[in-house]
Amino acid sequence: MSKKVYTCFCTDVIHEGHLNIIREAEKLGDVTVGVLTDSEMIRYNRFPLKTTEERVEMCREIPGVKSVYIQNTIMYDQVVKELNPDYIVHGDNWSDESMKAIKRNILELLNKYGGKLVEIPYTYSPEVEKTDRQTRQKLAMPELRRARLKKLMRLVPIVKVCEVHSGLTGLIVEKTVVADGEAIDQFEAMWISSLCDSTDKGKPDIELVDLTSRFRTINDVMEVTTKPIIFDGDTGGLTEHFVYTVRSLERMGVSAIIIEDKTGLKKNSLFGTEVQQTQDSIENFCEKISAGKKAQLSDDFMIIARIESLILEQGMEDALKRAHAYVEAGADGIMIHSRRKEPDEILLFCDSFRETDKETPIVVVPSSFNTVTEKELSDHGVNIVIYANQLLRAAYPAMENAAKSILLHHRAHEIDRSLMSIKEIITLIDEF
Ligand code: SPV
Ligand code: MG
Repeated sequence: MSKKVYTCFCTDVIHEGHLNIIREAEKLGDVTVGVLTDSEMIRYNRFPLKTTEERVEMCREIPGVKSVYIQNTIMYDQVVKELNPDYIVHGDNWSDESMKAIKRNILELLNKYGGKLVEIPYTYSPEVEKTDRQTRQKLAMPELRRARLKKLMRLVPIVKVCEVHSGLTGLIVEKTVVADGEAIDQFEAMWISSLCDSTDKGKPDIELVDLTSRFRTINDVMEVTTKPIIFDGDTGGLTEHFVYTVRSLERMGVSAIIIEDKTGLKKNSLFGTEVQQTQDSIENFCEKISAGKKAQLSDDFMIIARIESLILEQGMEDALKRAHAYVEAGADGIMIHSRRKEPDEILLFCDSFRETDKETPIVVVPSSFNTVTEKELSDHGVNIVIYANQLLRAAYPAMENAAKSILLHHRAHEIDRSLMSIKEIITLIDEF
C-alpha cells in the first residue's frame, strides 16, 4: 500500500518551489496538499489574495496531487489525527519563531507514531522572489488595501489594530508575528492616531497638525506596508471640508476614518472633563456623517462615528441615543470611548447597543480599561480593537533613557548593552 504524504501550502500562487516540493513528495507516496483557511493565513502569514475555495482549486490542479485537505489551524494536531500521514514534507525555512513553533509541533505529533518529517531545501530563486514581491505589491494597491478591512471583519472574531506613526512603526506592525504555544498571531490593521502623529511631531493633539502633514504620515506608512489603515480624523473639521477628506483618504486606499462628535477646540479624550471640551449636537454630527457618505465613491470605505458621551460624562442613555442616530445617518460603524480603568461601562454599552443592532461594527480603544481581553470584547459584540498609543509610549522612555545615559557618562558605552546592535540597525531595512 502506498504511503501517505502530506504537505501544507499557504500561498496564492504556485511557483517552482511548490512544484519541487510536490515532485519530492510524490517519490514517497500519495500526496495530499493542505490548504490553510483564510482566517489562519491572516494570523500566520498575510492576507490571502485568493479565497480558500480558489486555493483549493489551484492545488487540485497541480500534477502529482492526489487530494486536497483544508487545514483549519496552522498547527498540525487535527490534520495528523485525521490523516495519519507517514510523511509530512515541508520546506526547510524554519528561521523565525513561528516557523520553529510549527516544526516543534510537527515533530511532536509524528514522533508519537513514528511518522517522519522530510525537509526540502527552500527554493531561493529570482522567480520565487519576484512572485513573492508581486504578491506583496498587490496587497499594497489602494483598491485592494482599502477593501480589506471589511473582509477582515468577516474572517476574524475581532480585528486587532495597532497604532503607527511612521514608516518604521508601520514596519513593526506589518511584520511582527508571535508564536505562543499553539497559536501564531499578528496585527491585522493599523491606526493613524492623532495623538501619536501629533506627539511624534512635537505638537499637542488639538487638530493642529494639518491634513497635508497627516496624509504625509499615511503615505510614509503605506509605502512600506500592506495592512489596511484606519485614520483618526479627529472631529472631521467643517462638513464642507470633511467631504474632501473622505475623497482623499478613499483615493489613497485608507479603509476607514473615525470622526468624533466634538466641536470647537478638540482636546484628547483621555483628559475627559479635566479640560473644556464640547460635544457636537446630534443633528450637526449626523449631517457631517451623511455628507461624508454621499461624497465617497466606493462601497468599501467606512465612516465610523465616535461617541464621546461617556468621556464627557453625559451618560449611557445619551451614548446609545447618539449611536443609533449616527447609524441612521449612515455611519458604517460606531466607536465608543471611555477613560475609566474598568471596562464595565464599555461592555454595558456594547450589550445594550447589540440588543437592537446586531450588525453595525463596534470599535473600542482600551487604553485606560486595558485589563479587558480581546475575547471578552468580542463576546460583547466588539468587532475592532485599537491599541492606540502603546508603541509611542514604549519608544519615548527608551529614547529618553539613552539620552540621559550619554549625558551622565559622557560617552555611549554604558547604554550600548540596552540598544540593538549596529549590525542590526544597518540591516533592519531590506533593500529592493
Ligand atoms: C488617538 O489615538 O489619537 C485617539 C484615541 O483618538 S485617544 O487618544 O484615546 O483619544
Ligand atoms: Mg485622536
